[in-house]
Amino acid sequence: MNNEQLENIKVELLDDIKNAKSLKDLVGIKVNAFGKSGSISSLSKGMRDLSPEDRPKFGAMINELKTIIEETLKSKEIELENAELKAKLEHEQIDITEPSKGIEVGALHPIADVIDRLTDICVDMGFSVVEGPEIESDYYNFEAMNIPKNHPSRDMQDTFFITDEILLRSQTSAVQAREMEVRKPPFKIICPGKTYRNDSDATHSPVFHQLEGLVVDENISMADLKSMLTILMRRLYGDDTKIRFRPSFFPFTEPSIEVDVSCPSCHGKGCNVCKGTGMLELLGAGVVNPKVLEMSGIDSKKYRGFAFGFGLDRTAMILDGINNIRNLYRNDIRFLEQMK
Ligand code: FA5
Repeated sequence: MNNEQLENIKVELLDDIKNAKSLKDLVGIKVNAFGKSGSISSLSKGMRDLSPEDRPKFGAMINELKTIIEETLKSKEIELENAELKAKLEHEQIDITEPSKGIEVGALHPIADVIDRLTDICVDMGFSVVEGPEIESDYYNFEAMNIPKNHPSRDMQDTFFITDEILLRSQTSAVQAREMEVRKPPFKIICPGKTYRNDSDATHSPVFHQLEGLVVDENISMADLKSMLTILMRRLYGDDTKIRFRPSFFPFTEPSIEVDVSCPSCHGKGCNVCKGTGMLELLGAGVVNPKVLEMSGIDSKKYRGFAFGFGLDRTAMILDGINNIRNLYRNDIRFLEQMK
């Protein structure tokens, strides 16, 4: 190894760097200089053949060469990067006047939407929102609701039993006793959630949704229930909605009513949504049976209650003009897009 050899390597590498046309070329030059058998690496390896006196001098010269090559490579790299970016920007011009492809806007599922709307209205009226288990005991779903074992009124709800004592709740009314056991009157609660029954046709599904409402207080009556439901219904379906209360039967309310609203499609004139009747059945309600209050530890001489249970699938079907309940559960994007 001598000075001339070192100088030749330097001139050759600097020349290569100067003539490099791309970042890829620079990678090749780096390998040629610093790779395992690259020219500068070979110089370093050749140090062992030098005399001990010459080694420090050549060592310093190799280090100086390394520094020069590394610095030149770095500045060439910056130069080439800038050139490549400039070429790219000149080539890829953006036309800011071109119309955009548009952003797909999502929407709530009709049932989630109805839960939100009803919950907002009820919270405005002072209700607290609670949840209850979907896998429920026979006690809370039936017995605490004044529906003893083997009572014929159990046939009103075709229930999915898991064992003799455990079932999929068939009504959100199951939360009533749970809440009465832990709350001190006066209180107002609603519970939206899933419910299950062995039912299936155009308006019935094995899984569906209800929203339960329960008010317990002193001196409340059917008149309070009726006025509260009227306000609720008008806020949901519009001020011109007609409301009809019909006598009904539920073992946990006495007296019991069913509530119909004028069809939002035809405003009571009669159409295919309301099957020509002009009205649609929406919910069950009533004054809480004193036996139910007593079973949950509430003094029925001091307190009274009223309760209501919306079928939310039906509420969504009426609001959105949906004629088959299955459309709510198919997750067909073409159907859901129409609901936006
Ligand atoms: C009840 O479930 C009572 N718990 C309601 C109630 C609550 C009454 C509080 C009094 C006090 P019913 O079985 O009628 O009542 O059901 C209420 C609503 O749930 C029905 O009007 C209907 O809209 C809806 N519903 C019932 N079964 C199904 C089903 N299989 N699919 C879809 N909706 C259903």
